[in-house]
Amino acid sequence: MAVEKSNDILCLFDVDGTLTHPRQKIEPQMEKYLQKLRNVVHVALVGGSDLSKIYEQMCGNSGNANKPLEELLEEYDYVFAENGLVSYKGSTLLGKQSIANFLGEEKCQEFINFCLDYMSKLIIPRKRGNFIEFRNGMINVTICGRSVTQAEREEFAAYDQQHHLRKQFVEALEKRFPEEYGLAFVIGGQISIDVFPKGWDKTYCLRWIPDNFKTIHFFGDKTAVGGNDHSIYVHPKTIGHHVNCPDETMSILSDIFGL
Ligand code: M1P
Repeated sequence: MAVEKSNDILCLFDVDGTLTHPRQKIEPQMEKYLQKLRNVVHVALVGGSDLSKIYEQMCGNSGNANKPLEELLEEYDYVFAENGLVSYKGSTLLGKQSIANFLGEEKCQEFINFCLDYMSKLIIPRKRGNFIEFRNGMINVTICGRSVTQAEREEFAAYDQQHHLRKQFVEALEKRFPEEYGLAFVIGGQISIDVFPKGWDKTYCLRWIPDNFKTIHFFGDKTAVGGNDHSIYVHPKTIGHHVNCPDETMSILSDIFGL
């Protein structure tokens, strides 16, 4: 018997660690599951990463891995990249925020120069390239360089767990760029720090979700204080679900929706 689709329930998913393993492609089983879920509720993604990374990860490895971006966007009701600072309803762009406009050129350079200077003094097991990724709504800073290989990424993540380099970097940033700069510094993924204006965290995406959604289930892995899923996980508009990996996401979904 066909189950009727519920128009007032939205399932909103973080990407890394929730639908995929960190920075990995979605598994075919999860890809299929999400489309099955979309037959019964509305489905949306909210990632800290920019749209190109979300696209790369969510296209997966299965049959149509090179599908056009529009096709991927149409597979979800909403896709919120960079916390919703770049937002789509299907393949229609809803809005794009600009950290460059927020800060102005002088403060942008002050910030970038401080980061490069700070990172230049650190000796770590391996450094590569692309230390600052300037996105639309946020700046992503990576001590080892974003162009590390997967093995080098894992190595830095383990080193950081032991030596707390990112935590110390965040403390230095908070000291150098106090309240009046209006910036938040968040340890989002495995190797980097996300920097954005206060309030442009994952709750930013909620402004695009219409009131007809009476229930918004949010699923994320970085839900603890300081994690980039925390603000939306505890937000009064959402029912937060903490997960440790994609398998756990699927298991909670089958408990709730019986799929
Ligand atoms: O999990 C979301 C994060 O994914 C990446 O983090 P990292 O490369 O450090 O694992 C980044 O895209 C980051 O902006 C994002 O929040």
